[in-house]
Amino acid sequence: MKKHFFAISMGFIIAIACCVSCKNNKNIPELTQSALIPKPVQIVSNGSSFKLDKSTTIYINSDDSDVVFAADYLKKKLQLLTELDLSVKVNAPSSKKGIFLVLSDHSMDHVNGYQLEIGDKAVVATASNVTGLFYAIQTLVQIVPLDCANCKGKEDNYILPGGYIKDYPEYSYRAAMLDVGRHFFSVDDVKSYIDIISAFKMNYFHLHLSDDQGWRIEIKSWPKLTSVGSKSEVGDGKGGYFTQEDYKSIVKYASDRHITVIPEIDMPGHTNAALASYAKLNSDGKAKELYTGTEVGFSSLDVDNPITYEFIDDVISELAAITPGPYINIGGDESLATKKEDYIKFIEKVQKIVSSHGKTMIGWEEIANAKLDPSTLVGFWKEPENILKAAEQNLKVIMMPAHKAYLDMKYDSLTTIGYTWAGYIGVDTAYLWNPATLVPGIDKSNILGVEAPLWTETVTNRDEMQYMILPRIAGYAEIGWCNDSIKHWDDYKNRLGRLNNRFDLEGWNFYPSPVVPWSDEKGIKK
Ligand code: TNX
Repeated sequence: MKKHFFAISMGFIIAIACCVSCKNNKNIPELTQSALIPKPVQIVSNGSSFKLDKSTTIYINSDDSDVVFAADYLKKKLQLLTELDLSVKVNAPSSKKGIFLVLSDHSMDHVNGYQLEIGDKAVVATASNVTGLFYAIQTLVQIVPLDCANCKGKEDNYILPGGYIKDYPEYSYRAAMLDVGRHFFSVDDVKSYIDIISAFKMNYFHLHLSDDQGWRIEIKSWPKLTSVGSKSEVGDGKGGYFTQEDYKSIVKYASDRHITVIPEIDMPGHTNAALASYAKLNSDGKAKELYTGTEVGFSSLDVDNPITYEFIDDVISELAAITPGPYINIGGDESLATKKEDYIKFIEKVQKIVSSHGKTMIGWEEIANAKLDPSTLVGFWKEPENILKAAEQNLKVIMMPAHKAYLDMKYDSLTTIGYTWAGYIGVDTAYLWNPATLVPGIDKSNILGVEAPLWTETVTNRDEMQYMILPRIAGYAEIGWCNDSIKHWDDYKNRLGRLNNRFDLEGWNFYPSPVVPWSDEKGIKK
């Protein structure tokens, strides 16, 4: 990642300082009343306001490509939401009105933090890295008032309430997952998911790339994984897979939005698609049939066969080469067809393979039964006893509890997609939990962050995918970003209820939950 940026000219700073001034304006909503999710750490209204109109320019103080991308991202979002076509300029002429994106080498107190000041002449976002700047941009986009019905194209200016925001994340890991194994989703579907999570400042995207029902990533040294193993999915769909170029384009799209992709190849269970692709991976030497049902726990790699580890080494090696992020997830869940002692041996061997390719292993909670390296991360989804074993080994855990955070659970009894095995997860249930107190014996010091997984046995297309993630994903993002002490359901639901026009303008399908006071009748979608 290009971290280089120009030294900031004093002129730039002075010009900005002169521009941010306070002026009283009546009838302008307070900045503290903006519908911001996740809620910033500190918001102060100053009574002034900034008029965003077609003459507004976005100024940047660096020509670093990441900064240019961020400025362009802001321009495009504002264009989408308001139809205003703002220009972007590198370096500011003094005393100009505008939006200033400032990379400052004055370190923020917190990693990836930012500040945002809105005065009558200038909006100034300041951060010490581009990730912080990008988060400031996401906040700014949410400040643009869209609560009026059919705003877009009807106004030539948008009034931003004035004030000051200081913000930074509580947890360093805030993630969502998509299972493309049970049903395949296109590159564009995946990018639309990334768009949504980036709007709420999530920073990891976990992609579940293989399961019993399909293998979804090209592995050049094992071509039948895709020529055979990708051709099925749950039901009678045709499946599909990502070429390595597709995958790289997803990784790049995510990274431009300050999101790290974590690929998962599930093993030793959830491997029927691989076992159907290569007879030699099976202990009886016979290839399995492709599987299109929804049972779990029936398949296993042959843990005693050396070819299994050659296979895994090749797969991890190719995946590591196209994954710039530090993590590879090896699944390890529901390996009910693998004997416990074999499972433990297997996980310990796979951990060595992952680290031999320079990556850190992540797995579902069952892996904590093995002896793990101190850097390995463990994902809690169901059994406290597993996660306590992780804590005993001093490992960091990722909280993705099924009964709170599984995006494939139905909202309520009327939801037509999804499962109920972990309970209904309404928008309130999704929000009302604290990762640090959920499991007795686990506290904040054990937790790296929060993740919401979308399993797709019952989710077949982009509309359904968005319906299951929105609006619950906003709650998970807030849980990961905010200190628990500033989270309150009544306040949250009122902020969330004002985002429906944004969802509509973005073209994001969502569940218009009756527990949320949506801002107008457009929110009540059928
Ligand atoms: C459990 S959570 C699974 C998945 C299923 C999901 C359905 C976990 C690690 N395994 O294989 O898709 O339930 O909700």
